[in-house]
Amino acid sequence: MTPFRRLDLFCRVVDNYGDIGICWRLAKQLVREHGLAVTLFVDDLASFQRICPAVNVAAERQQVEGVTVRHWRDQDGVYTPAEVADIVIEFFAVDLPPGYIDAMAQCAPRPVWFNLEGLTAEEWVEGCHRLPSMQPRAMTKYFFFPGFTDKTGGLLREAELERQRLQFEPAAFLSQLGLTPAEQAATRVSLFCYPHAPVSALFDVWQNGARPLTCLVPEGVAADAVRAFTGGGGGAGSVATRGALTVRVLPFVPQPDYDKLLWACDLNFVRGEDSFVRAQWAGKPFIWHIYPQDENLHHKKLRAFLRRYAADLPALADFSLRWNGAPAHGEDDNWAASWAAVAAEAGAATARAAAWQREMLSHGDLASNMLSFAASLR
Ligand code: TRH
Repeated sequence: MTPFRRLDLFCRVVDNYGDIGICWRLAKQLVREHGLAVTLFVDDLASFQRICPAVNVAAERQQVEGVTVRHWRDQDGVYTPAEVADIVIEFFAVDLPPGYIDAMAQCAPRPVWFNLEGLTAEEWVEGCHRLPSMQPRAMTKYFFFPGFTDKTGGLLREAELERQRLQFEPAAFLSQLGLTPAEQAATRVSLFCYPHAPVSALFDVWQNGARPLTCLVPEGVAADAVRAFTGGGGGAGSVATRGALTVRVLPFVPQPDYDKLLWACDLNFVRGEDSFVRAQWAGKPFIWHIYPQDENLHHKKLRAFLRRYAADLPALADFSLRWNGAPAHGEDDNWAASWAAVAAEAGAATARAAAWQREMLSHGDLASNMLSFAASLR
């Protein structure tokens, strides 16, 4: 049982859905599993509403699934010490409102202050996880890093997730999404990636493949390639079959349904941070499209992850590097050979996904790890 009662979480949506996706997941879990009163300050309610349709974009303050959600409009505002929570989390080093920091400094005891950082498999994270950083007015902020080893904060995972996954029946869910029996019987692949992914090249390979393959793409993802393939507007419900490949456009679904989509597929293409982690909990092989960074820093991060995850999956590692524009052996566009190798490795990749999931489970979950560390500071 945690000694804390209240927690404030500050989230800025830099772009897309990962920032709010992660904060929303964490906020809900802290309420449900740890009984905390959580306030989520978020600057972009429209992005939030896409993953959680219950959000009212016009409300300054609202209750959503037990979490108090506040529209974080600006850095102004005066806060009293009584308004400050016992634990304060800034996500991805966002700047807290100066008035809030002022109020924190007046609290006794001081709140436990975290900077929750982004996920990377690089080794330096272990040395920085939990490091204190001195702040003005004798306050201390602690770095907290998610990660893949027991010397990091672990990964976000709800206690019920695995039970829900094991009880899940894909057929009804897939029918609800509009898949025909033939589309369901084919190899099923979900596709979530950034616009620069070489999707058309992959569609060509799948179209000419020997086995039927159904590719499920959320609306707006890989829009150009999807429009070119389907010959239509690419809106939800668009579907086309050419050769062995059927591409079906899905609506952008609420966050819990996105998990089900991952569970229902044989292979998942995921991106960013949150869908990347959810694919790992799905226990299925996946291909990661990493969020691009300046000077190809993301290639370093991708390689660090592949060293941990895919040391014994050379085809998956090679395909992942190509998918991210970082081929191991120089540029070539032999997607057919690369895909054939991935397909031939499917058995080993499925076994690896399950083993990796077990290994990650053994590190506990990020929310619990964070609360234990916070308790140790009091
Ligand atoms: O959307 P992302 O690319 O998000 C991020 C942001 O770009 C962020 O700035 C960056 O820091 C981070 O990547 C690395 O990818 P991500 O992280 O996978 O988040 C997507 C979220 O959207 C995730 O919570 C799942 C959710 N989602 C749905 O709820 N429904 C859907 O249909 C789909 C496709 C996704």
